[in-house]
Amino acid sequence: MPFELPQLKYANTALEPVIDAMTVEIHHSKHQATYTKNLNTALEKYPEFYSKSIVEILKDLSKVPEDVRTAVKNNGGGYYNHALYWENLTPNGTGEPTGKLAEAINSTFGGFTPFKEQMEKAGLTRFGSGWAWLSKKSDSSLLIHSTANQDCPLSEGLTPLLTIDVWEHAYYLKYQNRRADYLAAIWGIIDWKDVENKFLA
Ligand code: MN3
Repeated sequence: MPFELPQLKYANTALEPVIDAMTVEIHHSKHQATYTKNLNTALEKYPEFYSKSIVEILKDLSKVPEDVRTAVKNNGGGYYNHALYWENLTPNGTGEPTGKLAEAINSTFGGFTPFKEQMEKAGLTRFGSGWAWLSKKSDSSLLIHSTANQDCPLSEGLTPLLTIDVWEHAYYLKYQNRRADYLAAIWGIIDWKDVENKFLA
């Protein structure tokens, strides 16, 4: 199959206590695996897309044949968004952004604390299911925003740097209805080196 479920760079238990092992296991091996399988199924009739990267596909969904476009948007988004989410997390959280990324965050949002407040607000105010994002615009400036369902910033001409999954399946086993508590806790496991690498790329 052209799209394969990416392996996690840490054990299912590694993100505890912020995200429990059962949530990581189900989220990765069931939810993300299903998006992966359904993305492959959606593209079966159009094998020419098997040679493209998921980034290329999501950047220009208008090139995807109309009969599978919604399936590719939803499952391709689910495939890519989760890959970014897991890459952004680490059991060895470094605490705060550094270098050029820290400078850009401070100058854009007025500091790391207001940045975190705005990210948490983006996640909290996303009604239903979706994602909170720190993305880079084409002029390299930063933007905090959210998307619904599995919609991806790549399809809006943005480069995603950091994401927080706010679907209930991302936090319900441990936090139940307390999305705010999940959002507040996740800062302890963000891999700021990874986010900075994406910013500089
Ligand atoms: Mn999810």
